[in-house]
Amino acid sequence: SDNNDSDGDVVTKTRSRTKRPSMYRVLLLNDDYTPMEFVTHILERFFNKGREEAIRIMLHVHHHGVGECGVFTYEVAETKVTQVMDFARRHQHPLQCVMEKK
Ligand code: TYC
Repeated sequence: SDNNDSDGDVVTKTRSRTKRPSMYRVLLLNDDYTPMEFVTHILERFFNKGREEAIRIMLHVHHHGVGECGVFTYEVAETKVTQVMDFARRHQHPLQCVMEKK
């Protein structure tokens, strides 16, 4: 039996493998059309950023072309990307949101 010698037989202890999940960056990409206020709102609403941090990230994307919104496990990152892309499309903005393995 495994982990049970109450019946007196051989106990083989298997070492449990605890592997940390792969993490994924969620990124916003710059474009010429999406309003700055809309991007700031997205960072507040979907990435739980305060107003000042949201503006800082938005301006970073505006000036550098790309910026990090957060780091998440695969499923959470995928959900964030889908939520942002759906919200941008509904408002007819060309904003792009992507994920990449760290
Ligand atoms: N470049 C846009 C503008 O000048 C603002 C913007 C910032 C758009 C960040 C997208 O991810 C973005 N209105």
